[in-house]
Amino acid sequence: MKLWRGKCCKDLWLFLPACLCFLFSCVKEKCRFNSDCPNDMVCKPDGTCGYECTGDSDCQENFRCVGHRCVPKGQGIRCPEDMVAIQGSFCIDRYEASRPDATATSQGTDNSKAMSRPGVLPWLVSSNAEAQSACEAAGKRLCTPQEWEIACKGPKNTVYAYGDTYDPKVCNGIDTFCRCDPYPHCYDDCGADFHLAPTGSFEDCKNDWGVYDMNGNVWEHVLGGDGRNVRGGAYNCHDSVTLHRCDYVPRTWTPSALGFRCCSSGETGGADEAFERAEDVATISEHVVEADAMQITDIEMPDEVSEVVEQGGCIGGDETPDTWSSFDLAHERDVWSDLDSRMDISDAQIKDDRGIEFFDKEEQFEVLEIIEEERGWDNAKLDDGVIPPCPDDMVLVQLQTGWRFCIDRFEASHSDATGTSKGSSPIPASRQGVLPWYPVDFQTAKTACESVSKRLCRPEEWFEACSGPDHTVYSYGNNYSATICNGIDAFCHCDPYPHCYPVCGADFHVVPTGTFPDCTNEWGVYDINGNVWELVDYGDGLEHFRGGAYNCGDSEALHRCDYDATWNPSAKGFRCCKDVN
Ligand SMILES: [Ca+2]
Ligand SMILES: [Ca+2]
Repeated sequence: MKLWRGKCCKDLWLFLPACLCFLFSCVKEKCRFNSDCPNDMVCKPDGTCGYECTGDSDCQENFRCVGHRCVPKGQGIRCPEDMVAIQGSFCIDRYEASRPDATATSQGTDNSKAMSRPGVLPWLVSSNAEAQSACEAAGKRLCTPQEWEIACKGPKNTVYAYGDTYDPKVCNGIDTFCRCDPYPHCYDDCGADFHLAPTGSFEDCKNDWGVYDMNGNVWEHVLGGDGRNVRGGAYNCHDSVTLHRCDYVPRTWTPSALGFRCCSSGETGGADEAFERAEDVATISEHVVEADAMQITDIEMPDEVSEVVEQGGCIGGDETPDTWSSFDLAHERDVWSDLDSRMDISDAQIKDDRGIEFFDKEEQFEVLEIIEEERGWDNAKLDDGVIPPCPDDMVLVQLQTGWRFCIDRFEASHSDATGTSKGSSPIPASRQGVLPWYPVDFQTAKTACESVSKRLCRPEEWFEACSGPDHTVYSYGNNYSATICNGIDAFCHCDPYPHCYPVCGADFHVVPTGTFPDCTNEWGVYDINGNVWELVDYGDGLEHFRGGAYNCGDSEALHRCDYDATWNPSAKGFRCCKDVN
């Protein structure tokens, strides 16, 4: 609405009647920043202006009321090693919160307590309460909004932790990995490989207090807040110039990438190197930066991504390539380099013996059936009298440890799906040559599997089925191929190779199940890498997705069998598992 307000004021004398209605709406318009409020007032989380305090009792522990603002008393405190002492008044985690078992490529699954560690993926939470419990379990609490903002603005009270001027490369935002020279909003012009990053990945994304990633990467919950009262912006926010500000609060919309960090009141009496006298803090004038006039809810996006734009301008879905895992990919390849690179020996034999062209689409399905017959995967054709361990539409995964289970051979589809229609039946099937069932939510997928006496696959089952008996990085081997499974690079406009999509574009699209005959392994599961993401049941109440999809920017990373996505991709499918008979 600021856009209209500015226009109104400017053109008032020329267009008085037309502007009156806007003026009325302007009056009711809520504040967004303290600079929208008069004098000593602040913009409260509900979007109204008001005094922060009229006496010390209105302020939190270790703060006092000076000129209607709560300011740190600055008596000096001691903080744990993983935290930073701020103005002698409170401690704040140096890094965004992460799970105890998080790594650079996984958020982990251990929900026991929040950690403050560098180099690991932050903990994305589904609620403010979950964040607060995780902090409490670590003997901390969520930061109050005021603590968070003070720690973000730093000793120089800047708009962003690193300064007053937005820089797309300092912190992790949508413009950070641009395909052209980075500048604010370059994403609009040329696209960017924006993605979540491990904590502390951006060396300069801090202030002199040494608190990292306050701007960008993930939004951060604050004490007493909710999904709309969060701070700092994230990796996928369209207008990072505004949304990364230390004083920006969404208020009217709920972002997707919600994390947190913890604070504590510390032990009093300690030394605090970053200590500043409270009086100095109180007299620092509020930095007034005119907000971008763009209405947050009216952001225009390029056509190709408009469908995944959330209200508020952060982008969810598969347009979020996670190129960071490429670093780990190199490492993991080293680890696995002494394993045999098992590249579908049986497929090669079939090619040699029969001279069949695998990439001839007309013959693909026929070839697939031949392969299945030769491999003896058709459970119904086992010896007479033997009860097959798995139904016909599933394959048996049998590990050396003796652990056995059945998993759908194909991605789940509606039982009435065809090669050109997804169908609508609530009954799931595991069939070849039909469009998979997507998008689907966790409960629907779970219910669908249970309706046919199966269940949603557990992560360990899904991983074993994907990585095959030789534990390869992808179902088909250790080296990424742009053409073996259905990913963003599979239908490139130039010679396919990893990441050809950014270079020359591609007609990426969902394909019927089993269209890619080599996208399998010895167990016989198809499309477990790519095509549509597959929901797995972690039992933690979150939606976890595996295997990547047809439209993931960095398929090399996201198609990996060990990649676990909890952001909300668009092509959400599933497949079912089952205990052996
Ligand atoms: Ca952050
Ligand atoms: Ca898949």
